[in-house]
Amino acid sequence: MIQTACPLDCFDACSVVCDSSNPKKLVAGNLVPSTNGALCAHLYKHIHEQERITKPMVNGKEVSLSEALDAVASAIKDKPWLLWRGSGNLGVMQEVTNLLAKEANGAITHGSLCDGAGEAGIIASRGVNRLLPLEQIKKSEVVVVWGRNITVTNSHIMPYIKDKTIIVIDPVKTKIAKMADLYLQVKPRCDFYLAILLSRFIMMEDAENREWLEENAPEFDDFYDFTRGFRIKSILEYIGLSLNDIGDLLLALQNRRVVFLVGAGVQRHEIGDSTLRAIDALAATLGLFGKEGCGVSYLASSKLGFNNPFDVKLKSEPKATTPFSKYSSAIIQGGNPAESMPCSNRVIKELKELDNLIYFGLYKNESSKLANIIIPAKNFLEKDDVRLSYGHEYMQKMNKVYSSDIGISEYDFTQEILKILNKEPIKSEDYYIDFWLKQAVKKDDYLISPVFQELPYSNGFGEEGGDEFEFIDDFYDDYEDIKALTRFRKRLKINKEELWLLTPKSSKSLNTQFKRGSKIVKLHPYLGFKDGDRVLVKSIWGELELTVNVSRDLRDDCAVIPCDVPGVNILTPPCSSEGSMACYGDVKVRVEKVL
Ligand SMILES: Nc1nc2c(c(=O)[nH]1)N[C@H]1C(S)=C(S)[C@@H](COP(=O)(O)OP(=O)(O)OC[C@H]3O[C@@H](n4cnc5c(=O)[nH]c(N)nc54)[C@H](O)[C@@H]3O)O[C@H]1N2
Ligand SMILES: Nc1nc2c(c(=O)[nH]1)N[C@H]1C(S)=C(S)[C@@H](COP(=O)(O)OP(=O)(O)OC[C@H]3O[C@@H](n4cnc5c(=O)[nH]c(N)nc54)[C@H](O)[C@@H]3O)O[C@H]1N2
Ligand code: SF4
Ligand SMILES: [Mo]
Repeated sequence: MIQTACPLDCFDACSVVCDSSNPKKLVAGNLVPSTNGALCAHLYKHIHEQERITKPMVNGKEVSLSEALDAVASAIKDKPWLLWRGSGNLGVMQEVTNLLAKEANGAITHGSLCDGAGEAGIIASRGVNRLLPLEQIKKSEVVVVWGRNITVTNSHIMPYIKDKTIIVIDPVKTKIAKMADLYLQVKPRCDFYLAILLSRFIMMEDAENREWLEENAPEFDDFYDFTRGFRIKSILEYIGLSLNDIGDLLLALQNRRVVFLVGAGVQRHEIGDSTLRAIDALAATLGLFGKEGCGVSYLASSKLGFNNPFDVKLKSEPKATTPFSKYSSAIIQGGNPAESMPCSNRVIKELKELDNLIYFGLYKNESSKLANIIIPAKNFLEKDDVRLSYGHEYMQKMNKVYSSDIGISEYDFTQEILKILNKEPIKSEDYYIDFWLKQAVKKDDYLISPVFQELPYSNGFGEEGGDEFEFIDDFYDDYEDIKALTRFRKRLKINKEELWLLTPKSSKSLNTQFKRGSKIVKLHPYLGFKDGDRVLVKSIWGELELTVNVSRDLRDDCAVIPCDVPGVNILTPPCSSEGSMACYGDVKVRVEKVL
C-alpha cells in the first residue's frame, strides 16, 4: 500500500492509502488521526466519476504534449503574461510554477477567493493565524459553529464535538443547526455587530476575564469604549435578534470552556476582516486564548513557520478582481476563474479577449472551454507532493501511486517550458520535496508543522509570542443611519425589497469540481413562490434563470444558490476587501417569475 493524502481544498486533509494495482480504490490512511478510518464521497466516488482531460489541444486540434508545450512557450515569450492559480489541488508543489513566472517574466496573483478577509482580521488582532488543534476542540464544553457548515465542509470534525453544547449562528438552518442546543438565525453580514454587542454585554455585566485581559490585552478599556459606540436597540433591530436570544447566548458562553468554529461564511464581505476581529475580540473578552479547551478555530495558515522555496516577489494582481485585460496571455492552473471568480460576465469577457488562454487542469470546465491551449495535468496519484492543512497540524508526503501517460505534473511543466525558452533549469523535484519535508517536526509516527503549538497563544501573540492582543479600534460600514444606509444601498445599487444572496458549499461538489448543482434557487415560502417556479434572479451584475426550491430553513430576506450552481457568480460583485478577498456576500438580488 502506498501512502498519500487527499489533495482537495477541505479542512480535513485526510490521510489516504492506495494499492498501485487498483488505484480506483482509495482507503483511509493513518497519518492523520482525524481521518479516523473514513474518506468522504469525493474520494471514494466523485473523483472516479469525473471525466479527465487526456489530450493536449491547440486551437481546437489535438496535438502532442511537446507541441502543446511549444505553443505555451511562444504564448508567454516576450509577452505580458499572468499565472492565475486556483485551489483544485492543495499540494505544495502546485506553487512550483511561480518559478516559471519568475524566470519567464510573468505576473502572479495575491489575495484570495476563499478565506483572505478573515485571515487579514486575525493577523491584525493576533499577529499570526495559528491552528486551534482538534485536541483542544475535543476538550471544550461549548462549541459555537459560526458560519461554518461542518456536516458538509468539515465532516471529520464531528467526533471532536460529540456530547458538547452546540450553538449555531447561521442565516441558514443547516443540518448542524437542526441538531444544536441553541440556534440563532442571524441576518447575513451581521456577525460583526453581534460579536460587538456580545462583548459589550459581557463587559457591562463585569463578566469579562479581567485577569487574562490585564496580562494579554491591556487595551480592553478602549475596546469597551469602542463597543459603546454601537447603539444596542438599533443593532438588535438591524441584525434581527431579540434580547432573549442574546441573553441565552451569553449565558451559554460564560464560565465554560468555549470554542468558536468560524467558517468562511462570515467573511465574504467588504467588512469580513472586521468580522473576524470582532469575533476574536469577543473571545479575548472571555479570555479564551491560550487556555485548554478554548479558542477560535478558523481556516489556519497552513504554511505558517515554513520557508517556502516558491515564494517570489513579482508583479501581482488581486485574485478576486484580476484584470486579465492587462495581459496578452494567461495560464490558468488548477482553477476555474470563469466560474469561481465573482462577476463572471466581466471575467469571461476579459478571458475571451486574451490572445492566448492556457488551461492547465484535470477536467473540462467553464474556463477550459474558453482556452485555446489545453494542457492536461497529472492527478494526485500520478505525482509526488507534500500536503499541509488548514484544519490540522499534520504534514503528509503524497507519494506517486502509479505512472500514467496522461498529462504532465506542475514540476515537469515548469522545467519543460524553461527548457524551451532556453532558461536555466530549476532544482530537482526531489530537492523541493525534501526541502518541505525536512522542515517538519517528528511527533510519534506523525510529521507536524514546525511552529505547532498545542495551546496556541499561551505564550502571547505575534510570530514569536510575547506580543499583546490588539483589539479592533476602527470600523466603517455605512449601514448605521438611514442616510448612510441609502448611500450604502446606492453604492451596492440595491433596493430595500431585494434579498441577500448566499452561495454556500454543497456536498456533491468540491467548489466547481465533480457533480455540479442543478440550477435552483432556494427561497422561503413566505415570498410567494412555489416549488418548480421558473424565476429570473437579478443583481446589478447580471441575471440567471433558475427553478425555485421552497425551503423553511432560510430567512425570508435571503436567496440561497449553492456555489456549485453553474453561473452563480454572474450575480456577484467585482469587489475585493482587506486581504484582497472576493466579497461574494455583498450583493442583493431581485427574484421575478418568468411568465
Ligand atoms: N463538500 C464540500 N466541502 C468543502 C467545499 C466544497 O465545495 N464542498 N469547499 C471547501 C472550501 S474551498 C472551503 S473555503 C470550505 C468552506 O467551509 P464553510 O465555511 O463551512 O463553507 P460555506 O458553505 O461557504 O459557509 C458556511 C456557512 O456560512 C453561512 N453563511 C453565509 N453567510 C453568512 C453570514 O453572513 N453570517 C453567518 N454567520 N453565516 C453565514 C452559510 O449559510 C453556510 O452554512 O469548505 C471546504 N469544504
Ligand atoms: N459564489 C461563490 N463563489 C465562490 C465561493 C463561494 O462560496 N461562493 N467559494 C470560493 C472558494 S472558498 C474557493 S476556494 C474558490 C475555488 O475556485 P477555484 O480555485 O477556481 O477552484 P475550482 O473551481 O474548484 O477548480 C479546480 C480545478 O482544478 C483542477 N485541478 C484539480 N487538481 C489539479 C492538479 O493536480 N493540477 C492541476 N493543474 N489542476 C488541477 C481541476 O481541473 C478543477 O476544474 O471558489 C470561490 N468561489
Ligand atoms: S473529507 Fe475532505 S480531505 Fe477527507 S477525503 Fe473528503 S474531501 Fe478529502
Ligand atoms: Mo475555499
